[in-house]
Amino acid sequence: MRIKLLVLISFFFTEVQAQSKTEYLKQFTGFPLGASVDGEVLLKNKVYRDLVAKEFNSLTTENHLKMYRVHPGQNRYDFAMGDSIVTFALRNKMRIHGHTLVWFDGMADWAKNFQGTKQDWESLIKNHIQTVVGHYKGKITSWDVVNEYLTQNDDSVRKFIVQEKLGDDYMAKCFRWAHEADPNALLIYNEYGMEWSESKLQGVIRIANDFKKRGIPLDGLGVQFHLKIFNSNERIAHVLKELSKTGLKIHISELDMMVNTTNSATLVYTDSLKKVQQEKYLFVFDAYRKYVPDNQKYGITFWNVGDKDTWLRPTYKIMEYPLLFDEDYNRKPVYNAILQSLK
Ligand code: 9MR
Repeated sequence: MRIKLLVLISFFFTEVQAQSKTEYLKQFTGFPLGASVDGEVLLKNKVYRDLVAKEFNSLTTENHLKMYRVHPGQNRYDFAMGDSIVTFALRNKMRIHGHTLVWFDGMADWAKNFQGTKQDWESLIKNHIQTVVGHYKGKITSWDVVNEYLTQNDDSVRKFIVQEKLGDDYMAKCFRWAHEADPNALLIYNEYGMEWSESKLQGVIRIANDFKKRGIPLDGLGVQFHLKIFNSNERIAHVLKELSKTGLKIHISELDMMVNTTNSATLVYTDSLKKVQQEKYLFVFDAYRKYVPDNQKYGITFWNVGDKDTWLRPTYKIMEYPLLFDEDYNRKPVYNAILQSLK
């Protein structure tokens, strides 16, 4: 009887020890490790929810705070899903990054069709920004104030309704309005494509320096890094080094890595693809650690959690495996490889 009890007790302690020994990437990065999340999946799927709570210490709202979701009618805001993510994150002591206040592709239909003077348009955007930022004042640490200000390939301002109505300098105004609504929030300009376009990279740096000179409250730059396995390591390093020279916080804000270079709907995720992807992921983590000074490391955020959550599958109707967790939310070998490299 006593022996049985002893065996049971020792089994229990070994179990507890084994559990407490689980190591998490976020323990070894030295900077916040984040993921963008979907509020509905977070509510419905316990596996997703538990994994997010354990693996990450920063969350980005992937879609719920875009204008078309949070402000679906001229006089109607819908904060339900945003609130639910924020409550979850705060309960789990995580940082929250708000995405995104003004984005050409995130406009609500009613706003796209809004008729009014320049002054009316300024009020519309100002009210939108200040209502959303104000609602989360003291809860959301940082915001992507403007997303994708430049065009696809170079240093020219993207044309869309807000730019047409307010002029090219609309971004500076948006930052000022956001700052008024929550002076403690960190304000970020988020951009993509710098890994392939030098002109675009230089555009972002030009804007950052101009804003600094003019006293526009810009705290950081988001570099999305929706990478492909063939993006060059040299460029990834170059982007991080150049952006760091601005002295601003640097957020790798939407990290994922496409392996499907032929846009196949039935791609097989072979060992060799996994290996190339792993090497590049290791490079990204290493480069971020090396080239971004510690006080500028705002963190690395993945664009959602498991491969089945990726935007790439529905958007391009292809098979993709761009993240660190598989279909069943198990860690992929690339997760462990990054973990080992950080230790
Ligand atoms: O991942 C997002 C996807 O679920 C949405 O349908 C889409 C449109 O709102 O936006 C995706 O996220 C984008 C992000 O907001 C800005 N950078 C590019 C991302 C991928 O398109």
